[in-house]
Amino acid sequence: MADYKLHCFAQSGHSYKAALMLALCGADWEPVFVDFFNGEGRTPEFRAINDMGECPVLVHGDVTLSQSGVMLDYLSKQFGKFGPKTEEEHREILRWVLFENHKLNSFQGIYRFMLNWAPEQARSEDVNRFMKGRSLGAMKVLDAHLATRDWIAADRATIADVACSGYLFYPREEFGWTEDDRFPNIEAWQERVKTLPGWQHPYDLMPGHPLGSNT
Ligand SMILES: N[C@@H](CCC(=O)N[C@@H](CS)C(=O)NCC(=O)O)C(=O)O
Repeated sequence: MADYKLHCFAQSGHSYKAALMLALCGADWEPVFVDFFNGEGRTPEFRAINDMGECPVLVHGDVTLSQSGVMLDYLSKQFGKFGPKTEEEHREILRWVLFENHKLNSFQGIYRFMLNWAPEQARSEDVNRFMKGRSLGAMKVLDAHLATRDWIAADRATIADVACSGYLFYPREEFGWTEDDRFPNIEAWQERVKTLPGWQHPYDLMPGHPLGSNT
């Protein structure tokens, strides 16, 4: 049995953060497929492992965690990798983990869901326009931050970089991004992230892509 189990599904950028961290740390881990699009996250069985009803969930022995930022913090301590070296770095990492969770990945995740997978009756051009604007606004903030630095919170990759990776490596067409929606500093940073040993694309790390498949 693997040391770590990650309840996740391929399309989940929040899950990707934890899966990528496990891969970058060389952890002995296995994904547990959550059939999110068929409502598994709403079942009593799933709620029993996460009362918040969200993916990802990380299980390590007696420890069960939800919230990707908590998982990244936990794993950085378990493996002694991608963590802060100073209190100042700790604060800077936390600042970006909170930002990505509230603004960057939250808006991108919901925007992409609304575009691709929301039930017909829930779709709304107004909501999409709003979510697109909020997503692009957050990406603009990150792009400006990366104009003068290689990594987000320190002079090396930290869990802030893993956290901000959430939805950025999924195909651009899933967000309907056009050539007007380009962020050169984010794209250059993504190339650096891809060079980290163990990096993998979300659709190669987690089960469930394409939809209907759980392999
Ligand atoms: N803040 C959470 C967000 C997790 C999240 O929203 N996960 C989505 C899947 S990508 C989910 O399970 N949503 C279910 C819901 O909102 O009810 C984290 O960082 O782990």
